[in-house]
Amino acid sequence: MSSKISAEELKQEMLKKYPAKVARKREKQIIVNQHVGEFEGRPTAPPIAVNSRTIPGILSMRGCAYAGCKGVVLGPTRDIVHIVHGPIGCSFYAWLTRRNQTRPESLNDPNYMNYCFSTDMQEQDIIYGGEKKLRAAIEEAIAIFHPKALDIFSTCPVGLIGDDVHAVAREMEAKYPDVNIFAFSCEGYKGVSQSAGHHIANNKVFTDVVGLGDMRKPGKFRMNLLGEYNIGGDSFELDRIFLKCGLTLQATFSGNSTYEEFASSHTVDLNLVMCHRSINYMADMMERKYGIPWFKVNFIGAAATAKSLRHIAAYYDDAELTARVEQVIAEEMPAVLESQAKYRPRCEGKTAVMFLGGSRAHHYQDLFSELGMVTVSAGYEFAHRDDYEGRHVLPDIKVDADSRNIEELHVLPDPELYQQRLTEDDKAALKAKGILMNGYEGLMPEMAEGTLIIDDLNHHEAEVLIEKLKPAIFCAGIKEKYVIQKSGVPLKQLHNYDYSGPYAGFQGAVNFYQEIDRMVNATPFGLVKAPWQELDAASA
Ligand code: CFM
Repeated sequence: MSSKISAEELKQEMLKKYPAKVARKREKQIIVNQHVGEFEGRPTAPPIAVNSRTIPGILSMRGCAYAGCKGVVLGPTRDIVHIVHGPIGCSFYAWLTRRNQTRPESLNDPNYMNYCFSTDMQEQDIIYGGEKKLRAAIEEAIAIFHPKALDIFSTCPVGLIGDDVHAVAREMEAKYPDVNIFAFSCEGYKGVSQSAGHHIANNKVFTDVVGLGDMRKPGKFRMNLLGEYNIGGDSFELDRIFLKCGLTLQATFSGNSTYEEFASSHTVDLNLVMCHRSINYMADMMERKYGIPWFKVNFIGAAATAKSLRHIAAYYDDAELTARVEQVIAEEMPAVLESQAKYRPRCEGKTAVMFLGGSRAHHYQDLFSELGMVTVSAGYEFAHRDDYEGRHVLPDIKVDADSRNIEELHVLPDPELYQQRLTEDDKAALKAKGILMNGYEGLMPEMAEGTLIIDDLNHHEAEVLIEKLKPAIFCAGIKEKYVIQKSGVPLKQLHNYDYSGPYAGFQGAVNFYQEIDRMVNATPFGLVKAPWQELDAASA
């Protein structure tokens, strides 16, 4: 660590400016990481209070439920017309700023992602109701684009005035039976963060889309990748690797995806879960209904990629596949190692802090450690305890009023389509190979003891982090970027990758090493004076 301050001292430094009530709440959300016990041979972490409302007045990094539903889970699907029912600002916010990319197969392959569909609600719609406008928008979109599917996203005013988006969807579907029309009650206020929107999105896609299709991509080893959104082209790199390995990706939820792929995603034998937070619901529901097993993967970091590929091969337990996976790893690694040899000496020992949504603050630690860099503090905007502490705490999680707000679907095995793929013995055999079916070990058990874990970091705490830890790089998003950089610390956006990427897979790792070297060794940041270094009287 570049600084002498202990994690506990750092925590107290953050808390000391707060009023007593705020300090009591934040104290439970800021945790000095320790390995307090053991669960199935892995360390366990102390409990952290998360997924609760942000304290009013605090500058949070969070987004809203609508962002989680529209922007995150459904947005990357290219051939569903996504109509946002609400004021135009909500649409502009979700209009590709996340840099989720897509690649239509031909000029005839529909791609609506670059369009922005909104009902553009005005004051009079808020007063007199917006359903008429929504119907008109659907009619217009269908007349122009003839999509296979169309979905509707509710923004805050829709719920407040009581527009019945589901009734409109049913009515329009009756009128246009060839178009699958469904709506999301994902008003921004529906939960404490984006996380609510993920769950709402998972539920509706599961009930209204998955299972309707029968398009099967050819191949012996067919699987879905859940929770990979093709930011900066990550999915393209993973597609390249899977193809080389002889693995068939039936559907990605939802990077570079299509409606048909979602609809026929129940035909695979394996679900890989990349971002646990945003899509674990879908994995669980598909397992219950169709018997498709899932395990957690991570394709961020070259070693993590190789490990995940080996787990896939072990799951299918096929000698030819195993040999091919090993061959691909052997072919890909030399370029990675060459790049590591070049950049690692320049980055070694430097420190990073990482505050991102619900999974990247964990995943990217692998890439930094490949550069010899240490993550000294990390946290999520909206993750749940299972993402921090591991899924074994699931039974202990208290359901509060806010989470009860979101429907928990009761899913039963499909009488025709359910097929058990693994016996308990198979699961035990996989576990012996290090593959944890339905498992996720979480961020804290994998991070060093004595690091500071902060949930729902805010502006004040970020300033304390910078002042006391002086990290070589701060990873967060656009809302933080310029504030942090004005303090002389480079900020890497790990939501949209700034203007760069991909960072997943093998080639992605090489891109990342180059980018991080460029940033942590850039001289201009050393010339910036933080506001508190320039002013001596800065008090609120
Ligand atoms: Fe999953 Fe994501 Fe993330 Fe997420 Fe997000 Fe994102 Fe993220 Mo921004 S789905 S939880 S809601 S990995 S948009 S691609 S980068 S906050 S850490």
